[in-house]
Amino acid sequence: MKQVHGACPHDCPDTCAWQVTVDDSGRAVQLKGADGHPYTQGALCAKLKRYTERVYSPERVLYPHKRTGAKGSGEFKRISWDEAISEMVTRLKDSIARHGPLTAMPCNFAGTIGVLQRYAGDQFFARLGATDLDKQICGNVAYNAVASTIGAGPVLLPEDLEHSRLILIWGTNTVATNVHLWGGAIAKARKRGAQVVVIDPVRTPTAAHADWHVQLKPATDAALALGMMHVIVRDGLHDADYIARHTLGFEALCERLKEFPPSRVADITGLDVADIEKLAHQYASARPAALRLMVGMERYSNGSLGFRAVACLPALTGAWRELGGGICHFTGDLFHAALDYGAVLAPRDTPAPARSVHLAQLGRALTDPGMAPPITWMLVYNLNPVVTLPNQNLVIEGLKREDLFTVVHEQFMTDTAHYADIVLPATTQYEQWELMGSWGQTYLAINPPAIAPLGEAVANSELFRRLSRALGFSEAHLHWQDEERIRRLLASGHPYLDGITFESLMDSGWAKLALPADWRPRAEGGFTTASGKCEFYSEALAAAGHDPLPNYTPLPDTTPGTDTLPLRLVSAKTSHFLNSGYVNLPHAGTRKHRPEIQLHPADATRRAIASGDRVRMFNTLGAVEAVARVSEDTAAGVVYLPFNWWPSSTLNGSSANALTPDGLSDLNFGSNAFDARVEVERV
Ligand SMILES: Nc1nc2c(c(=O)[nH]1)N[C@H]1C(S)=C(S)[C@@H](COP(=O)(O)OP(=O)(O)OC[C@H]3O[C@@H](n4cnc5c(=O)[nH]c(N)nc54)[C@H](O)[C@@H]3O)O[C@H]1N2
Ligand SMILES: Nc1nc2c(c(=O)[nH]1)N[C@H]1C(S)=C(S)[C@@H](COP(=O)(O)OP(=O)(O)OC[C@H]3O[C@@H](n4cnc5c(=O)[nH]c(N)nc54)[C@H](O)[C@@H]3O)O[C@H]1N2
Ligand code: SF4
Ligand SMILES: [Mo]
Repeated sequence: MKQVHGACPHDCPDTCAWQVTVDDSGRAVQLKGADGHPYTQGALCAKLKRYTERVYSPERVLYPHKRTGAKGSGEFKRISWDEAISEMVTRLKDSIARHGPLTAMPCNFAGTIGVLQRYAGDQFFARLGATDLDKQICGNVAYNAVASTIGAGPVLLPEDLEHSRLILIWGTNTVATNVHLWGGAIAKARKRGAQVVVIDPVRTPTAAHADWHVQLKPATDAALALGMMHVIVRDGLHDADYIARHTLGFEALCERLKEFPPSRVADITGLDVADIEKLAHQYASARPAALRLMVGMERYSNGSLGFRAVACLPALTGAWRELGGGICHFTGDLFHAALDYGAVLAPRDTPAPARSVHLAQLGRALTDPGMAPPITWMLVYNLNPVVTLPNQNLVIEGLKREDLFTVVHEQFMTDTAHYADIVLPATTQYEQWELMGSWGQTYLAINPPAIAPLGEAVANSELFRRLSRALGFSEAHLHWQDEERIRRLLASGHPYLDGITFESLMDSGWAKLALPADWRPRAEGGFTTASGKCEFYSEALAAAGHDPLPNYTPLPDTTPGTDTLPLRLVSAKTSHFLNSGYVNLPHAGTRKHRPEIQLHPADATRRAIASGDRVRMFNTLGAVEAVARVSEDTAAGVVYLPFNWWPSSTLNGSSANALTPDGLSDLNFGSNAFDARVEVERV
């Protein structure tokens, strides 16, 4: 028996460190959360406790396969790696001869978020001169809108929430998506008497466990934040000293706040005036007061407005002064500062990509007759686009194109893999090298392979080395081995890595970034905006043609493709799955759970729908059939269906993203998938 350090590879803010026990035959027999790790606290989430079942699942793809039936039929035959690589290279050369290198495109995202395997293809595709993929479908709107107000970089750290007296969990489902924050710092704060308020149109498990659930209408958060600021200033609860020293545009902001009296905000948000006043008073008087944000309210065409308005609050009340006050958001910047990403990203002197496709608009790019040159060669890895991208039916239409050569590198025969010409077997975290940074906490972890690859599975990094070799690419960096890349990542000399080396990580498995002890990055201002202040008024936004002040604008009445139907579809995450992962596994998927379309009793009664009825939810983009669940968990007018379910797991072969539009959000960073309007009927 041996113990091997490692860490969870999934796109989850917790980035748990783990320990795998491997027996003498080289088989992993036990998995547990890393002992002594202050964030993981020895426990993995329910999904990952059974990661070993994922690794050894009979559903794993373990050998290369080639399509024998029609695209989508799922009919494949086994081939060798040599055949697979040779066909990929032949098709690539043919495509490039006909259309030039822009005809090739990677199609990847966050199936694993380790530094090595996430970015494994970046250098290869840059060398090729392929079409670039603009991968802004998670967090970019949230990040950029907050940054437009307080600047990029350091925020309140998740662990410091334990010092907070009030935690506003704003548009994030912590109990489901960020378990260790809920069971860790937030639980500690509550033990000391902190209040937890959840602001969400859905009564999520987090809302159900909070002291107070503020159930507003979707996409009205900016109005709520402006209403709170109105009350705070009106009642003199703002911090005049902090505002004078560390903010820009307070007078202009006050003019704007006049437009948001609680009565108007009540009309917009569907909340009571008394609740808006109470929330404002509670927030302004609690010390320290924290806002916990993630990504939940970004997937709208007014998505950045909510984040921008909310981000103004802590400067208005001076909440940044205390440890445990301010905005607790992404920690990824710390790792981007600490590690030398040159080890995995395209060299700095690589010419800018000549063309890029927004990931939220993959279906358009694959079907637009005006795309010149067309995409004819695509390599999908770390992504399950048929499930996770908006406008599912258009994505599928694109994948069905006979003149598109698609390779899918996967652990499982997903609904996407069914459309591939070639399916390649990918390793799991037990079988590969990885260095894990985190976007939700401050610990680095190393993950050497615990077991040999199963079958003929290879890691993303090895796939790109094989392709580079077959194409005769001679640049040394394309052939760096995984261990060498990890050593390079760690060789930045950045102070956050003081005392952390490859050897020390191999010894301990994980290490906290060496951050300064007093982490109150905005206590004395020091905002990283152009002015160095918290920008209630933003010149940069004005120059880019946007409203320089925080504002609320309603969603458009009609979003092309989803019509003016009466109900809004929120399709966020569920605790059972990790994005599209685990839906196909018996211990988590359809044998244990079923997809349910959740709607409010008022909406259900009007349509004579009862819990358990088979219903059809539709708009002009598509339709999903599933079982109804009638409950007050959603606000009236809102329907909820987690996006994680695969099309093949519903009653009609379509899942939530069949109904989501493929437009972009207001600052054009992200998707407007939650603009979706739908109707529901009994079938
Ligand atoms: N409607 C709606 N759509 C959404 C969202 C939503 O809330 N609502 N959320 C969005 C968000 S936040 C995100 S992050 C995206 C997630 O979208 P995806 O990145 O597609 O999600 P995952 O299911 O995590 O990963 C995709 C695939 O990667 C595979 N994979 C895992 N590890 C490896 C590996 O090492 N190598 C290879 N080659 N493959 C691997 C997995 O088996 C999985 O099938 O979805 C977005 N789409
Ligand atoms: N179990 C589990 N954990 C996960 C994931 C998973 O799929 N399953 N996915 C991981 C990934 S990739 C990410 S990015 C994170 C995301 O983590 P979160 O941001 O917590 O997750 P979401 O489910 O996208 O959205 C959170 C909440 O936003 C709410 N919401 C929707 N519209 C609005 C609105 O207009 N206003 C407000 N205030 N709230 C709104 C939704 O109802 C939902 O409850 O979770 C990660 N962790
Ligand atoms: S999915 Fe998240 S909570 Fe679960 S083990 Fe992985 S990092 Fe931890
Ligand atoms: Mo995400």
